[in-house]
Amino acid sequence: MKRIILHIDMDAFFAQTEERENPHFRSKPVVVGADPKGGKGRGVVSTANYLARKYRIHSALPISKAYQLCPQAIFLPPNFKLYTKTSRAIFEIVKKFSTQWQIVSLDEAYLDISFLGSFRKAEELAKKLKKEIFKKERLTSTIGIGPNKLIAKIASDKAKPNGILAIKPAQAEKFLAPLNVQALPGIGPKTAQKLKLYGIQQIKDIKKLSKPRLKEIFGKTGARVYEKARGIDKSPVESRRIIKSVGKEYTFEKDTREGEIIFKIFGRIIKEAHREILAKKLQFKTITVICRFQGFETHTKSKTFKTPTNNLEFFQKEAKRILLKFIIENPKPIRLIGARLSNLS
Ligand code: TTP
Ligand code: MG
Repeated sequence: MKRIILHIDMDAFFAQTEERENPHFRSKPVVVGADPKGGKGRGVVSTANYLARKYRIHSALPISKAYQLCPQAIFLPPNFKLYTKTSRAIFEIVKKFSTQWQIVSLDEAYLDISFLGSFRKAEELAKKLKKEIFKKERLTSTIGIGPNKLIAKIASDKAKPNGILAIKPAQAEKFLAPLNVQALPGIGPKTAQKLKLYGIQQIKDIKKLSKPRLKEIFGKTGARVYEKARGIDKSPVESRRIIKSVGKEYTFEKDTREGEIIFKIFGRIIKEAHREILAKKLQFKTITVICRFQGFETHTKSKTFKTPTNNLEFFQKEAKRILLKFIIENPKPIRLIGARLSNLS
């Protein structure tokens, strides 16, 4: 049977949820993220509504930059409790549309809807799903449909916001060809920069490179890039949770050794990862701490408990102990910190 895969992603999720709670935000640029502190704030933008995006504000932009671009925007701290609750309500709706679903993040999921048998029916389902989410949760979403997860995901990226885009198998390669290489999941700005040196900017240019050549450039993932550029993706929609780990990391705007800042951010990372564990009703046995120093020297260390737990204090205490040890043992400024929970059940 030919596969039909649907990808749904909420529009400007955190910001839109805030707008729903405070309708007078709706006509204004809204930025969710770190405190801008009148332009002196550190930290980054989590997301911005589409009005704020007109000012070139986007996720991961330093908050001070966002403030520069649009000081009159409404700046809000993230309210993860609200987003987690909303996310759960959305996925309850999404899951009704197929028994084969995979939740990817707080605002993103795949459905295998091959059973429908046609793209026309898939588009009808997409309309219904969007409508029901809007009726019950008052939030807009975007849906991409394709012969596999890769195409469905890229289609939803292209249809944003509040759109539906279906790409049939025969159109897939043509659809990808003119897109920038960064449209492919796994190719970020750095890789794109590198590819540009080889004269490769569009996805169709990647197809000029042989598999061995791609392996030289990308290492192990070269073979996958070869397939992706041709619209091939065999990965299944993994029903139920086969989440292997939950983790968060943070890159400092400037490398730092300021303990207070480092541990404050680390505390936040831990809480976020822990919240995700609770939201997904998981328990963990292993805690991993990542610490990258100036010059990219990266240390990771794990600790595994005998029994699964979801205890925040355990996590906090062990993670902070490991991080402290890294900092004491290495005098260099720190570039990135992260914490990961695995061995999940
Ligand atoms: P995305 O789906 O990537 O972004 P979005 O929903 O805000 O906007 P759109 O999908 O319409 O382009 O991420 C979902 C949420 O995850 C987002 O609302 C906030 C959070 N997030 C961060 O906190 N930091 C980030 O760097 C990104 C990309 C997202
Ligand atoms: Mg989204």
